[in-house]
Amino acid sequence: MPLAVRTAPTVIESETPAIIEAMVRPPHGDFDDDGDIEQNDLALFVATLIEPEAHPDLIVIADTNGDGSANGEDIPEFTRIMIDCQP
Ligand SMILES: [Ca+2]
Ligand SMILES: [Ca+2]
Repeated sequence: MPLAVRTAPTVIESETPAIIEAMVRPPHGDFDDDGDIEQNDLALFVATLIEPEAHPDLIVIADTNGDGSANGEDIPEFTRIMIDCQP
């Protein structure tokens, strides 16, 4: 009689948390949530980089390179996003 081979159940991780996070997270660079990146957003981006502790809720929006912090390393990607949003 052959021995039964037991395998560990396959764990399928739900993608739901990532989807929810993407839905509630504002788009990178769109600080005023109006769907575009323009001068108001630029002013808030700069303000957040200069004094992130004064704008803790804006850090996630200013973090255009997605490394978890808002600093000068986000400038190239913010610039690219802003240029892409120009008509
Ligand atoms: Ca905007
Ligand atoms: Ca960053």
